[in-house]
Amino acid sequence: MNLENSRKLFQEAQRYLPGGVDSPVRAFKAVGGTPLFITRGEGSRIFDVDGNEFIDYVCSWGPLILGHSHPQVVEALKHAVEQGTTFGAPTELELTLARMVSAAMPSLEMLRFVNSGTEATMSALRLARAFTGRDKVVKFAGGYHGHADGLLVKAGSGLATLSLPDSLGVPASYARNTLVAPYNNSEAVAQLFQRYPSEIAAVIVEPVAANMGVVPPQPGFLDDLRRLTSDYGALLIFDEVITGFRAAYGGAQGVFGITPDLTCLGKIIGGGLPVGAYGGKREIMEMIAPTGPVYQAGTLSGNPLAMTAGIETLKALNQPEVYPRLEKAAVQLEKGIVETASSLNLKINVSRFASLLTIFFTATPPVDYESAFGADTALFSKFFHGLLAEGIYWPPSQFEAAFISLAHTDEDIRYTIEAIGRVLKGLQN
Ligand code: KE4
Repeated sequence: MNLENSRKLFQEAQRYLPGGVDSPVRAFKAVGGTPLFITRGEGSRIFDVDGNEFIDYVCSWGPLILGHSHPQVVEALKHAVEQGTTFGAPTELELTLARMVSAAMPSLEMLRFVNSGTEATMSALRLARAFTGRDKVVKFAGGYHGHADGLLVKAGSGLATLSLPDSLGVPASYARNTLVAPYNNSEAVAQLFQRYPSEIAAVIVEPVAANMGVVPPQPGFLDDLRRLTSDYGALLIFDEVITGFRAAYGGAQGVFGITPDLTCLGKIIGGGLPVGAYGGKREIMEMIAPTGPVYQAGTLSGNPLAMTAGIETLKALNQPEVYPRLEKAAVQLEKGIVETASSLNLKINVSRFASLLTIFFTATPPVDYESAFGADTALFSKFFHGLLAEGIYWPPSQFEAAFISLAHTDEDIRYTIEAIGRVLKGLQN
């Protein structure tokens, strides 16, 4: 595959941008090789600067559930941008999207739009601390909630990818207030509450973990967290930046029937433009300035372009046939991979939740960060590059999810299964 222009651009990009990228996981550090510089996306496809075409299973790490440059979104954005890009003043668009989000997830009686998932979780934790008057928070090893200081402790996603369990630069005083438990281990959380019965402000959890690879919650885990937080006067925060409008139109909270106190959103609600949101019970959210003493602000929060893309995306998702279609494609892909792999003596496990999927190079399906971290990342790297040569752009990390969109056709899925079969066969030789 010709990568000449990507190589040239990557060489120069490393002069100006740390690692040549604006987000670490894009740098292919975990899998090696030259990251592809992309020129455009269309439906399920992306195209790089050397004219290579790929079926895209990264989908910009989740936002593009409709696929790239969806006509309805593009048309609406073209019209919106002609009206102006940002006003720094209220617009009806923010109200429209807020109404749609709240209708989809009634636990968000009120919400605030921000510009990234990181801002959403950072603000939600500040709010939880203010509401409870407590300082400690509980997160899960391998859980990734963006790069706010206190959350970069035993985090997943790029930190897991780069084997950086914690980040430098986080003051010890912040890390001390972040307690970590293994995912799917509610007993460990109970012990933290017994040890700090009146000091924990919140438990923040990905209701379906997707930053250590996809690790679904075991039966009862989320119910236990709901019970423990209620019993001890702490808030339960669902980080649905990935699962929101992905797991279902009502998010993972709709699937599991659990009402968190606060929810963080991002990705899909911006339809591919920068956005995040946090929301929950009115009595909690009214503590946010200007109605309350918890400050949070943002120049481009709720900007007309992100709101427009989000509105159009949610409109397209709020149709009865959408999630069954995504589920069918995902089940077909999972089934095809499992069948192919079963005929080979390779230790791989497919972990799927809705249209999120990870192929783990492990002997048993991971249930937490420790078991996921035992995956054979060297074999995964060979798998990744094998797929790239087959024209498939898989997430460049064992500890990320592959995303299926409405733009992935039956033919895309069929071809992907065949290509994965060829690559896995090549790996066992
Ligand atoms: P952003 O700040 O990247 O918009 O969102 C942070 C975030 C919060 N919560 C969850 C559950 C997330 O998965 C994320 C970000 N996801 C990663 C991919 N796993 C973004 C990709 C990247 O870091 O480049």
